[in-house]
Amino acid sequence: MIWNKKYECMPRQELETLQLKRLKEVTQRVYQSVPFYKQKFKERGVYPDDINSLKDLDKLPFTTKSELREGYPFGLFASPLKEIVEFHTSSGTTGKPVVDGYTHKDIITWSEVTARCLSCAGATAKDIIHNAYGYGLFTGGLGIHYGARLIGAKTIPISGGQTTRQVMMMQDFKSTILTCTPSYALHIAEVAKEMGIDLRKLPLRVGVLGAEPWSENMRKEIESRLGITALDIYGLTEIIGPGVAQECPEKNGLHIFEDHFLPEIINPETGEILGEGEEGELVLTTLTREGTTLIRYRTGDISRINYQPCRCGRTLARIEKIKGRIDDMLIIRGVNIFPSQIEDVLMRIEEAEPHYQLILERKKGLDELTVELETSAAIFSDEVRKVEELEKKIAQEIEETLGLRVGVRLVEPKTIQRSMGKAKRLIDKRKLK
Ligand code: DLL
Repeated sequence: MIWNKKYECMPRQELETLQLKRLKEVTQRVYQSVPFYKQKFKERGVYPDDINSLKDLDKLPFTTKSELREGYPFGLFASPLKEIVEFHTSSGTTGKPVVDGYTHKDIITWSEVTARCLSCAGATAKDIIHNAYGYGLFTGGLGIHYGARLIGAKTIPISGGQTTRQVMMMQDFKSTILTCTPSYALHIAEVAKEMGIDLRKLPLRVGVLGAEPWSENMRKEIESRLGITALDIYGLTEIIGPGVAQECPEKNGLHIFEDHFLPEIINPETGEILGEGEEGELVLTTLTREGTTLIRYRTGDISRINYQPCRCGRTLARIEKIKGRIDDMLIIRGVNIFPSQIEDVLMRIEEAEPHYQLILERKKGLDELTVELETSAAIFSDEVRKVEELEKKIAQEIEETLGLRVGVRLVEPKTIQRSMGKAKRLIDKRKLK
C-alpha cells in the first residue's frame, strides 16, 4: 500500500528539485527566525543565498543534541510560541530533555508521514491497530495515533503496560496490527503464552516495531512467536517522532521520507559526507517542519543510505536498519561492537530466550563484558556441567562471529527485567563506581 504515490514514487530528479526548493526556504526561515542559527551561519560565513544546489548542504553547520539541550525549552523554535499546539520531549532520563514544538501544520505533516509508515506496512482503513507505544510526552503513541486516524483505521490507544489486559483486548477486539517496541512485542507474546493464548492463532498479522535497535535474528524470533510480519519504523523526537523512515515488506532497508527529511551519512569523527553504501552517522535536515526546524541534525545513529529504487515501487532512498547509537558502541580490548551485533548472534542459539543484558565492568583497568542470557528452566534442572557447556558454546559463537571474548552467564527465565518501552540492554557498572 502506498499512501502518497506522488511523493513516495517521485522520479529522483523531480524529488531533488523539490528538496532544493524546500532547503532554500528552510535556511531562510531559520536564519530569519532562530537567533541560534543566525549566529551559527555567520560564524561559518554562510548565508541562505549561498544554497544553490543540494551539494551546498555541506556549507551549512551541523546541529547537535547538546545545542538543543542548551536551547531548552523553547530557544530553538522557528515559530512564535503562539503558533505551537503541542509539545513532546525526548525520553532521556538524565539532564534536561530535548523539546519538540509542533505547529498545527507540523501535526498535519506528522500525520501524513506516520500514515505513510502504516500504509507501507500494509495497513488500511479496515485494520484494527493495537497501539502499545507510550502515549504522553514520548512521541510513539500519539505519532502512530495521528497516522492511524488519517488512514481511517480503528485505533486502540492502549499505550504500554498492563500486559494481561493488552492480550485480552487484542483477542477480543481482533487486532490486526501491533505497534510497539520490539522488546515489548516479545513481552506481550510471553504473557499471552502464560495466559494460554496463542497469538499466532489470532488475526494479528503485522507489527510496526521500532524506537530501539533490534537485529535480524530478533525479527525472526518475534515473527515466529507472534505469527506476524515484523517491520521496522524509525524516528526521533528532535526531527518529528516516528515517521522519519519505514520498512516495507521487502525488508530491505527503511524508506526515508525524503520530501520532508533530507538525509546524509557522515563520518562521525571528521564530519565528512560519505557516499552511498558507506556506514556512518545519519544526519537529517527537516525540510517542512515549522515549530522545530533543524539543519543537519546529528542523530548519533549508525546506518547507510541506498538510493536504488525498491521493488515496492517507492523511489525514496532507504536507510539500512540502524545498528545502534554511536554512544552505545562498546570498545572492548580494541574491538568496536554494538549491542545489536551481539544480539544477532545470541538469537541464533537454539537454547537462548530473547531476553538478555550486557554487563560492562572494569577489572584491573580492563573493560570486560558479560552477557546475561535467559534460557529455559529445563536446562537448569540438568547437571551444572550442562549449563557450563552451553555458556562456553555461546561465548565461542560470539568470539568466532565478532572476534570478541566475553563472559556468558545463563540465568533462569524471568530474571531479566521486561520493558514496556525501550529495553535497557547495557548495564554499565563502570559508571556506578
Ligand atoms: O523513539 C521515536 C519513535 C517512536 C520511533 C516509535 C519509532 C517508533 P526518541 O525517544 O527520541 O524517539 O528516540 C530516538 O531511538 O535516535 C534511535 O537511537 C532510536 N531509534 C528509534 N527508532 C529506531 C529503530 C523515538 N527503528 C532514538 N531502530 C533514535 C533503532 C531506533 N533505533
